[in-house]
Amino acid sequence: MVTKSKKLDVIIIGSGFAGLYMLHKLREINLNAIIIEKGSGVGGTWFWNRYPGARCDIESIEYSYSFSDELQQEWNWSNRYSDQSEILKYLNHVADKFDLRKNIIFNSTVLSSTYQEKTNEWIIDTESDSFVTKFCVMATGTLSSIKEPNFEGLEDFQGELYITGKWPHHRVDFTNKKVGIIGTGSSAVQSIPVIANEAKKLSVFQRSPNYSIPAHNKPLSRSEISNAKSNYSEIRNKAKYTRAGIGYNQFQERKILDFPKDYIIEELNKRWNIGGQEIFTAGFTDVGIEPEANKIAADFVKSKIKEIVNDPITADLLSPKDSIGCKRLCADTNYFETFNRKNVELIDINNDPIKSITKEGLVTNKRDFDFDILIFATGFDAMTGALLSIDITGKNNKKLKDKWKNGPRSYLGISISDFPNLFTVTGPGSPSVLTNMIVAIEQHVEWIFDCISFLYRSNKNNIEANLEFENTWMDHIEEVASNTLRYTCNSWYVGANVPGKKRVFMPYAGGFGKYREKCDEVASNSYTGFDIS
Ligand code: N01
Repeated sequence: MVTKSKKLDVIIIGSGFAGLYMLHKLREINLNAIIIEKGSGVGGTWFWNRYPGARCDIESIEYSYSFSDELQQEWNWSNRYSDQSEILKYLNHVADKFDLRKNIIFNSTVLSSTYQEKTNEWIIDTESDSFVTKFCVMATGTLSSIKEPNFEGLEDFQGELYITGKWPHHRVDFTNKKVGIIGTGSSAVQSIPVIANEAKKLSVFQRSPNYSIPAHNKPLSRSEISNAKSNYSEIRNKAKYTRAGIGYNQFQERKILDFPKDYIIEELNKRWNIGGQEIFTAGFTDVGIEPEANKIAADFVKSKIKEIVNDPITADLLSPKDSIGCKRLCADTNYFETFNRKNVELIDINNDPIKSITKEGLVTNKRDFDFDILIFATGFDAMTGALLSIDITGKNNKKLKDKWKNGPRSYLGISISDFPNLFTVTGPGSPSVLTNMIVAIEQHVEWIFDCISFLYRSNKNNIEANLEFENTWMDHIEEVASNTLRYTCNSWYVGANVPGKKRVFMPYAGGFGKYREKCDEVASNSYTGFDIS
């Protein structure tokens, strides 16, 4: 049981990968720190996203903490890509091993966080409690605030209704059921093949098709595990300075346009057969930048879709029109193959829009559908949603929601001017979602830990991003992003999936290695760009 001491040194919000490590790390300097967690257990995204087929799209060996060699030596990952239940088990193991639960308050939603100028403290209010803390660490996740479905007639539906990002803890039985699923992003790409195996009929409502690379998931052999364990330090060190925070893949610094067509196709085929979105994208550096280079990779994947999907009309509907990698690439197990099943149909809602949800199912302009189960795989209010769901008030009564009304603004994605002593782990403005999240989280947690330690060591009470440096960083983010093709399409990276959200490219696209060097440089120069008092 957490003793509800109301005056703390640090309050961390969220007990996913970021919050758990932050709490553990702060114990090194004996600070009085707690986590406040909305859920009834640890795990963050892996606690909530329990939909069928939920699996990581970064390899298990990479998608794990590096901070404890004992942990990485004792833990055995079963598969190349871990499923949700295994990652959640791992995080529970971490919570137990490091005795973290005693400082976590579960089932408690933070409603507001208010800075008190007189005392230089934050007041954190939940539904039932109020806490005072010197530092506030937002470990609230990047894809943790779901986009609540907003369809006409939703409340009329009388069947079972589920949202992938808020899946129930009990098993959902699809046997002999007619199922509808709206959305074809990563969550749907993973769940559709699993649901189709069980359901009597599955109707997939697609607004935009997505590129996906086969994951070729498989059990890890003993020798693969022991090889990783013997080489962890090398893998981790490499990951720290790569573009995407991944040390184990086949990353190559070369351009597709420098090679003859035959070689490119052979290479793309090789990577398609190895599988995994990160391996496919790591082949050539210009695919994300040059339209001509991108078209070669995009056409290759479209040719694979045509090969796999028997019906040419369905294959065409499943072939994306955007550039590849512009939206986050998916990794799948039998996604395109599933559309060859007799019990699966694809409905193009551009051609036949959904009019409303009904008592029995839904109606489009042209058809009526009856469902026992309706699933929304409609995504998240990415990067800013979870932070803005808390009423955060900084200096001079400034609200974060007002400061961010034209898009998030932050220095290094870690600190926000006018919000002293408040840190965001993998916040907008940092590489976060463009990298292996665990490597990004560890880097932020260690940076925040060093910063807080520095403040205590030097008897300083207050740190705040300087507005000028924040503005320069924001200009830099924009400049770097605008040179990439990711800038061009309507993805959640730019907030285009949320009606009314200001279009701003939110993550830092300059590469994780460069970003880490920048953060290290800032810290080693006594925190350049921060006002400290
Ligand atoms: O969400 P999405 P997601 N009417 O936003 C459609 C991570 N993740 O939950 O593209 C009809 O990608 C929407 O259509 P469109 C991963 O980073 C990781 O699948 O906007 N359709 C789209 O098809 C991923 O990128 C893993 O035209 C509507 C879909 O719903 C991110 O989470 C696994 C609609 C939403 O796709 C988000 O993935 C799963 C509407 N009103 C997720 N609104 C891992 O493997 C939305 N759509 C770690």
